[in-house]
Amino acid sequence: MKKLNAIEIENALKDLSGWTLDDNMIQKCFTFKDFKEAFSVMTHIAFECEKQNHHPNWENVYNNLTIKLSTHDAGGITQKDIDLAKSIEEIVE
Ligand code: H2B
Repeated sequence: MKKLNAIEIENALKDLSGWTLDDNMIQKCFTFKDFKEAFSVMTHIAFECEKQNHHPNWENVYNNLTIKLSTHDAGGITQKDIDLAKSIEEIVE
């Protein structure tokens, strides 16, 4: 899949509130009520990732979840990352 250029990434992020480009990945930090809620959301996201065959770099510390997306195979951001970020937003909402 084709890597998005800087302008394409910037445009895509306009529809993704809170997501930023950092270190060649798009990323967002989420805060939940507690660990149980964070892990429950992570489980939902994990199933969606399997469906899309696209997987995050993520870190969970108690009720905080940081998600970073890039396409390893392409060495940058692709539409797959944008699509997964949108799905993650729908799950978190
Ligand atoms: N996830 C991400 N984030 N980037 C990839 O390039 C990627 C992936 N590739 N999940 C997939 C799996 C690939 O390794 C398998 C073999 O299809």
